[in-house]
Amino acid sequence: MNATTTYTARAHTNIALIKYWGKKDEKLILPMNSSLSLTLDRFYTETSVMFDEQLKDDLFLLDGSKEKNDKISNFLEIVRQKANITAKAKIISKNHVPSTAGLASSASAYAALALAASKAAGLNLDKKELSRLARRGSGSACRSIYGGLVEWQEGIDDQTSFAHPIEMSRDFDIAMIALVISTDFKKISSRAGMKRVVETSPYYPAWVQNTAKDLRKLKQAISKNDFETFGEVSEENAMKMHALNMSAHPHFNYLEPDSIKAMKIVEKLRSQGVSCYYTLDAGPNVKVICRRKDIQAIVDRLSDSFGQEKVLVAGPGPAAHLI
Ligand code: 2P0
Repeated sequence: MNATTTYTARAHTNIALIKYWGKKDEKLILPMNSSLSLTLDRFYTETSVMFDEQLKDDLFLLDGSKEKNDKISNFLEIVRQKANITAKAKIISKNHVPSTAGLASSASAYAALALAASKAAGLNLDKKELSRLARRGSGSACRSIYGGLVEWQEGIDDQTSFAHPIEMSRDFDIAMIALVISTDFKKISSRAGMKRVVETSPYYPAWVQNTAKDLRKLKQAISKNDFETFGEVSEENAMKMHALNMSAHPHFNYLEPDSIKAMKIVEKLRSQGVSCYYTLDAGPNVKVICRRKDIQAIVDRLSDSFGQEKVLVAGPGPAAHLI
């Protein structure tokens, strides 16, 4: 094999509404529970991959600078094995997340890499196989293979753990407003945080049981186009995840004072009749789930307290695709 054609893929980030927080198999990245997310239009990663026999090592350029990244080389090793090739790869990746947003994510990164690398290696994977492959890079990436609402079914092994899209009615009206609280690097990565919780939180078994119930309720709310239940269940599931972190040993949490302030603003807006709910991932940034018609009122309120430049609006985004 000489140098192959370069393939470029774009994949969008996703925000989990029912969270993935713990693995039952760390090598294969099999989750303890199924999760459900919304792929977002506003934030994405574009990645180009070319395999070349002449290269001594994998070469990875992120946003223009050369990076050493063992996780990426390990992931490419999986692709090489599947495709039965040995060539190293040149990878050029660019995150399209508004600068200083602090929302860059391994989900869009590995979904784009899975699509571009598998194509460049001569593989023609269907979406299920792509989702399984992306999962090996980062769990949440298996959901970014699809657009809109997406469920990652936990499965019991490599073959059965993958994502699939959830049908939503055409008039299911949803938007997400991201409030940037901090752009600092996470003190505890998602990977380390969830591992600690699985190993030490006395509440972990309750989380697993309860999250299965939350997932059923959320899917039912989606099928009934019931936005209030959808928001309520999402918010509660996020709070349970953050409570797990505070119950770990040693305990930790991702919230900052401004996260709490924003949560209170959302609660106040809700008490005034604006249907809006919050969720937070492994960081202090608050994401508000709302209907499109309420975007302006919420953006105005958050901008008053935090500044307009901290408030970013997103909607449902597309599946990963080649460009
Ligand atoms: C998720 N989060 O479902 C969860 C909920 C944040 C909170 O960042 O170890 O980067 O690479 O599989 O996918 C998931 O962490 O972790 C995550 P790995 P990943 O989106």
